[in-house]
Amino acid sequence: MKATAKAHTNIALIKYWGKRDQALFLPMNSSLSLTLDAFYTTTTVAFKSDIKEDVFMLDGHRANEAASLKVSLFLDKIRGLGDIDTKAVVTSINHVPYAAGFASSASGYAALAAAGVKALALPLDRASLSILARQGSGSASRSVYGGFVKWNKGQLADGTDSYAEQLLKEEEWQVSVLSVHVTSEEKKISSRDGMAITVATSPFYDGWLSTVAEDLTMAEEAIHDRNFTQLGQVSESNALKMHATMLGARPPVCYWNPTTMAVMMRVKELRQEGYEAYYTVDAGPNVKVLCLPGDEALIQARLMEIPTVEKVIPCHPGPGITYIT
Ligand code: 2P0
Repeated sequence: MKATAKAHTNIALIKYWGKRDQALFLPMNSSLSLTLDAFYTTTTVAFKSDIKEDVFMLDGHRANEAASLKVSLFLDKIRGLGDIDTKAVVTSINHVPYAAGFASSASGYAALAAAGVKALALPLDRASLSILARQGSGSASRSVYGGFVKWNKGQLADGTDSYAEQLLKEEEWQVSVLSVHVTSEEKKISSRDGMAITVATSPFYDGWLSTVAEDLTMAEEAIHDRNFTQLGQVSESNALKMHATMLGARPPVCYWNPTTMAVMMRVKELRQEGYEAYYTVDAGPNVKVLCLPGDEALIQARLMEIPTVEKVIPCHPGPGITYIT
């Protein structure tokens, strides 16, 4: 009745932006990501017959009411699969820097799903685990796997065909992702709200939907061929398109700050100097820079020269879910 699992964050190279079903976390489009080694969540789930309500301990403290409620609702899904109603103590440690611009929800819900399922010894395969994790946070469906991962949006209304699959294992292609921290401030609008308002109001959202499949094909082909230039170009373009859809929303959503743009410009300069570097930005101001491992130290130093850049953390392809106990 007790298990511990670890899951890593992932960076989307072809972004998930927009839901067709809010309750089941069904996406409007398929997406593609790289699971990263540097940031992860470790979670223990212990089902206990002697407690009357779930307890969620996050980073050594009892989590606030909103976070606890979300975890409890997610535990209900696991309890439903196991046909039990026993409450649980969930203990999570996030090794994801606060507001690093990585959704700790991706590693968080992947680890929670894995630990909960193992604690009840439920016979779920990885696809079913991905479906479960998805219902905590969309991007968590991808953190079930290591390396390069694709989340197929699926067609069915019940979401049973909306899960991730691994395209390449973490050891099959070495690339670097520099996580560039430009602010520690908490973002003002969640990605959940940002995507909902974009789908509902942006005239540019149709343009996103009509081209994302093409971007996915380009990215998959690049991964298959280990074509770094093609992967970098399509990732950067896809990220910019996602942000463009938000600028067309009412009210507009913009996650960038001046340092975000300074990093983007620096990456462009580095390219003009002959280095292979490409950026991507999620629903926040921090930037991730894709580069080749041999250029990592130089590019890290050049990004650190920007006075308002706080930190640059190198990341590499990381593993999927692992079980500690
Ligand atoms: C992604 N993002 O593909 C996209 C790109 C942010 C920008 O998934 O509402 O925390 O929990 O499904 O997964 C971040 O949003 O959103 C995200 P929910 P999630 O990584």
